Amino acid sequence: MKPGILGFLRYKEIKEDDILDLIEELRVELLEDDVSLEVTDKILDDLRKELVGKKISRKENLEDLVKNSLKKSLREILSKNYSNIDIFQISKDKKPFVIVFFGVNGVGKTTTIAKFAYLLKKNGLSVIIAASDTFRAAAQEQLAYHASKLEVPLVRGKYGGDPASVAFDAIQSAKSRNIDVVLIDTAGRMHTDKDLTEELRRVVRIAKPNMKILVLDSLAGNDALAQAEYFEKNIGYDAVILTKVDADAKGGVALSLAYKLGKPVIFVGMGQDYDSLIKFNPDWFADRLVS
Ligand SMILES: Nc1nc2c(ncn2[C@@H]2O[C@H](COP(=O)(O)OP(=O)(O)OP(=O)(O)O)[C@@H](O)[C@H]2O)c(=O)[nH]1
Ligand SMILES: [Mg+2]
Repeated sequence: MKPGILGFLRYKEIKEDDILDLIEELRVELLEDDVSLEVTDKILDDLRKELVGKKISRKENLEDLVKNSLKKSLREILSKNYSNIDIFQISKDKKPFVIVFFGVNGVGKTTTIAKFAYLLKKNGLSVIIAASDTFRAAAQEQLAYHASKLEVPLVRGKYGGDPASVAFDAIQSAKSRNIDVVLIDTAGRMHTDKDLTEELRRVVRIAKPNMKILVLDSLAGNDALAQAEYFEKNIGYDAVILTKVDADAKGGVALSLAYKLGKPVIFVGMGQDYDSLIKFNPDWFADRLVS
């Protein structure tokens, strides 16, 4: 629409000064949501460039405009690398479809595997779990509990045993029993632990997974991004599951992951129950980040 001769009455041009305070507020909000400093700066810089010089109707509320533009760009970032994997389809490509889960201590790997098994079963796929965490004493029992509740077969390992052979046995078993999906649990490792990183590499080398999933805890804040960078450099992975999103944290790491590493978050953990693993939704997440 052309502003016309009296357009200045109805339209005004956004000046840098008009949005400075708003952008500062958003900066605080994004940083509080655990979006990394670098990513926050870049996103807001893009936003400023997009808005300064833009002509808007005098009736338009500047604050709404800025927030909506930001949400739109967050949605775009979160959607860009969003892989809409169809978990019902995965095993049609290759059977058995092998997925290995890894991440640092306590992020929720084992719980997530139980939820994932539940989801697969609900969608008509058969599942076997490999308890390749032979490092932590109670890990085998923890999985055995879930496997029996979910009525899913489990291949156990001996405490201190070789995690790669547990994974291998589970894959062999899946082949002979015609099972669709193999889920491999691994020991939590501090991302600085070289021995455990080497051990994980071996599991990956032997299991040759179709998919590698990094599990990150949204409560870890910016440390989750450091973990993501470490595992990308040392192991490599296809997608992320972000856990404990139900607990307070806004999970801004999802944005940093998409923006910096180009990695999609495919599911989010929203609680302790089996049905609390929810498909990641970029729109919902963008709205959460800017309230
Ligand atoms: N609120 C909440 N708690 C979760 C979620 N996912 C996992 N947890 C809890 O986080 C704790 C650790 O979960 P585990 O599954 O044992 O984590 P892990 O990564 O396997 O731990 P290690 O094997 O010791 O490295 C448990 O108390 C889980 O119930 C989630 O999405 N929301
Ligand atoms: Mg575990």
